[in-house]
Amino acid sequence: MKRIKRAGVLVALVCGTWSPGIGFGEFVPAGTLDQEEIAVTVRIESRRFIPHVVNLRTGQQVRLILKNEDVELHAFVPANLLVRTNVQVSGNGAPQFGKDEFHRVLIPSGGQVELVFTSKVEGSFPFFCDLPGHIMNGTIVVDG
Ligand SMILES: [Cu+2]
Repeated sequence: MKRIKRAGVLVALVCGTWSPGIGFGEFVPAGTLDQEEIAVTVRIESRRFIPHVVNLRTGQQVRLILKNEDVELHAFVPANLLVRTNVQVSGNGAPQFGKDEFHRVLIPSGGQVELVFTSKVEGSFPFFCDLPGHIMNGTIVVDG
């Protein structure tokens, strides 16, 4: 039983197949298709996240759309928000996963990444770009 559960988690985290030049295919696990989903767009322009505050609700499935409108590469690094949370990644970014969770996604100039997840915990969660010299941050506020 334990092996089966673990396999399910891994499948949810792998999120599509990387193909150079094509990016990630969208991975939609069965059982989430009929959930109500909201879309939130955050643009990156002049080394700023716009808006820099995003309000979400616990239990709400969210499609977070990140658009890099700058001429340089940026990263989206959500601190603590997506710990032990299934995240579906699509678009032409390069996501990176830690042992148990989504770590960050690199978004090329002109690129777009979509993250689909459901926040379970209330709180204020900072996000930032961790590329050298980039002082870019924002906050995702999750209310119950
Ligand atoms: Cu940046």
